[in-house]
Amino acid sequence: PKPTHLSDYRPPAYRATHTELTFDLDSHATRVKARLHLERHPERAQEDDLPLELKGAKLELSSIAIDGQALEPGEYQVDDKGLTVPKVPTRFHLDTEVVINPQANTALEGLYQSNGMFCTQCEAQGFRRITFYPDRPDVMATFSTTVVGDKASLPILLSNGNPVERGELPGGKHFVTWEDPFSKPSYLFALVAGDLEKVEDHFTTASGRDVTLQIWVEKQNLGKTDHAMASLKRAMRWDEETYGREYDLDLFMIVAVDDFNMGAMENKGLNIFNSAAVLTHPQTATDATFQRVEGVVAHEYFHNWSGNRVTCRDWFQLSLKEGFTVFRDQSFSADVNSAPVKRIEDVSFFRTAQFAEDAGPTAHPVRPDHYIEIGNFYTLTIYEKGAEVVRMLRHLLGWEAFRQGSDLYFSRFDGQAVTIEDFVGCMAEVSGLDLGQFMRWYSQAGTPEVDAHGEYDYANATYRLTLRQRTPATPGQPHKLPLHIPIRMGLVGTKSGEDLTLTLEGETLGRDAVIHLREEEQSFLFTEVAEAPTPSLLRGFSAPVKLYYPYERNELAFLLAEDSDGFNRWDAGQRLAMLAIDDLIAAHRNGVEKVMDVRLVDAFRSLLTTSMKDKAVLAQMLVLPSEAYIAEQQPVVDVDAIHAARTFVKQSLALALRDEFLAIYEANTSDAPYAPEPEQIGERSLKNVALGYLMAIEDEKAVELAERQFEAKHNMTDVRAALTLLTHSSRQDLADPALKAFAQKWASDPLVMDQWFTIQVTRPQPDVLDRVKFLMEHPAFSLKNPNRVRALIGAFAGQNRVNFHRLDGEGYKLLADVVIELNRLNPEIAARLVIPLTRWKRFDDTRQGLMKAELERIRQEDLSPNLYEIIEKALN
Ligand code: HT7
Ligand code: ZN
Repeated sequence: PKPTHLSDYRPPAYRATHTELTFDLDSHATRVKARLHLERHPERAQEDDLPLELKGAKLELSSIAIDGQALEPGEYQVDDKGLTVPKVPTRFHLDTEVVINPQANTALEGLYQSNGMFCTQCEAQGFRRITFYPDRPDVMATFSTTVVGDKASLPILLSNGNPVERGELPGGKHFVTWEDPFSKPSYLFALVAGDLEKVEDHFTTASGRDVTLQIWVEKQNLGKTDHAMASLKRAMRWDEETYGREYDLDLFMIVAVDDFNMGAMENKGLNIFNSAAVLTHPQTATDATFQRVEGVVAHEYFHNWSGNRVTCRDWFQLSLKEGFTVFRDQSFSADVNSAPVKRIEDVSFFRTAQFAEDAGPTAHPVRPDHYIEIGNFYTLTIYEKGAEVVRMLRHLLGWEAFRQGSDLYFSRFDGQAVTIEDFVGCMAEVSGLDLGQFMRWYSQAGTPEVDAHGEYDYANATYRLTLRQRTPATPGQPHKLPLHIPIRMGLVGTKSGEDLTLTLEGETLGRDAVIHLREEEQSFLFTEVAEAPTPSLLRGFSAPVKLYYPYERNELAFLLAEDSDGFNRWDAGQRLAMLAIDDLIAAHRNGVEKVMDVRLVDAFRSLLTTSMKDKAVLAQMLVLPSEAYIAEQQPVVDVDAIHAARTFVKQSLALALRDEFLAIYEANTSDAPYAPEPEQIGERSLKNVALGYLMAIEDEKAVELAERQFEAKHNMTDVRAALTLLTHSSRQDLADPALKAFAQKWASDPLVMDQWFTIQVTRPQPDVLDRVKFLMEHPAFSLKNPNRVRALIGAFAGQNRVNFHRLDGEGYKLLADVVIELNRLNPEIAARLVIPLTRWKRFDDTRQGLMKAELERIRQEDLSPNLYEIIEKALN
């Protein structure tokens, strides 16, 4: 497969202005008739004899005509990439009829079947599996879609826009015609047909229009849509109030589908959701799922403006819609829940997973400049780092100017397919800022590292902060240029514990300010610094960088207690824990006795005994850095030492602070009816963190509490937390009965069984590999369903570090076997699943050899472009 390059972009030779589709649905042979109204693109009007080239894959062409005139076989060519008609008029309509096989479509791109329901996934390049088309985002057309299906088995027929006609047809069939008045690229097309039921609600927009809201699900899931509906209404209101964006159609539909490659898809007026990202019930979904559903519903809804009304010119601009929309959904979730917790969760995930991506063989800029398979670029870099870049813009401009820039962007480019320059250009225009250097964030891959060094001069009451930046080389980018890095900071008076006023070059900045690092090295001299300060740097994680400052442990304990920035208080705790863990990793490796750092115990004691209002923040502060995060900090990852060190810290804290954890547990156990509200969520998470510590020492009391909590069945958050602790304990006699009872109760709920799979395959005990193999044969498991694959195989490879990285290589072999099988069934999922193996350079020689051997074994297969691209990057 050949790469596509950003520098080769040209407007299409022909564009579609209106598209008429008729689907005659059949599991094995769906007929798709398409009438495309096409015209020469104005920017290519001067070129002679441009052929019409349409994309198409896995289509069987049965007829083709131009302006009503059937084409002879010599007048067009079809190959496995598409259709070419060498001679066409400058404006014409093309009629084609193709046959496709939805039942055989296990890739879940294009039109496929899930539990008998027909559904589509067209982003990024699935529409070409439906009909021959200029399948690129800069071709935007209005669509009119007629769906024909069997009335008994497919009573519901949905597509984008508004239903304009429906009727009966011979042979027990019926049809519905949908019209979408908004021009859209083909990737936003959607069709759903099945035996579905709906929950309906209404929303009145700011300008007084009534919008009908529908959530379509299979009958048995009717009781699980309340939270998604409430989230949708909250998101609609928030986008009006925060960004001035109103919904534009009279109908907004969400459909829940079981087989889905990602979380959800923002198709115009007809969002299609992975059922895991929309269905909730207190008895089946955890707090984390409730919050995820709220976030994903909002994300897809927000795309209606940032993605649909204004879309991407080409797929290199993917972060234009995804980075901006993630930033919008993060801000929404922060506003409607606990803002500091949301930031801590997002950053904690980002620093673990995106930093790892940036340091691995698939590292790429927020705007890549080439790809083989765009499906491989729905990454944490495009989404999350893209959001961090937008967040920096928001902070550089301030909210008001940022909002003006956003308004300008939406009004100037409404109905168009545009670039990242267009977006940043609006921000520069409204603010007058020079964002030239800032644009490097989009083109340069890798995580910048900032070394900070500070000196206080008592005699002159000055504090000099020196910052040095470097970005390590990444594949294809050996040399990096300095970035514009906004660093939010404060100087905390070491005696007073107060933020000191910051005066820089004679200018008073306040007590919390942003300084701008633009050079490779830069010094900032603060004057009138009344007392020796401890610097609090990168507050709120103001830039996606690694910040190194040689903090002493007492300074970290001080910041943990005193910093006015909640995020940096949490971060100080994480740094303090990391220092303790580092010592223990060294002790483990050197075979010397492990000794717990009493300063960490003291810091935790203060946290547990000083009353803190936000319980969810406290819970976050009590969570130790994850094994994955600790691994990120090591030059060569030592999985066993990390596991041993972290477990030792957890057990030591539990032993030393048992009574305090018990008190926290008891103070946060309530019988109130479940609500996914921030206060309750905070209480549950604090209680369950405390129980986690208590179960680390597995004393009688802890076991009793965990069993009682499991049996009380108050809600899935508590049940899952208890079941996880019982299963991950050293006692099989605790794990087995609980797992059995859980499976008996939930055998018919696939999303709950996914939790059952994940809990078991993330056990640290060494027998887990056999368990994974055994569970792959379980009737509730299927390699064809991405949720099952993620819950079982993905969780094992991604979350069970000690067992996946077994020294006999059996964990790697298991993953490679599954990836080989999925390469045939679902290339998009195969290419995602293989990622842990591609990170081989981070491990010792033995593991490197074993991991590479498995990658080589995969390479021998007949690879899809998706897997080919990833494997080649990993082995080169
Ligand atoms: N824009 C969507 C991205 C997407 C996708 C969704 C479902 C299945 C396959 C997919 N490929 C790409 C989802 C989003 O970011 O909102
Ligand atoms: Zn998105």
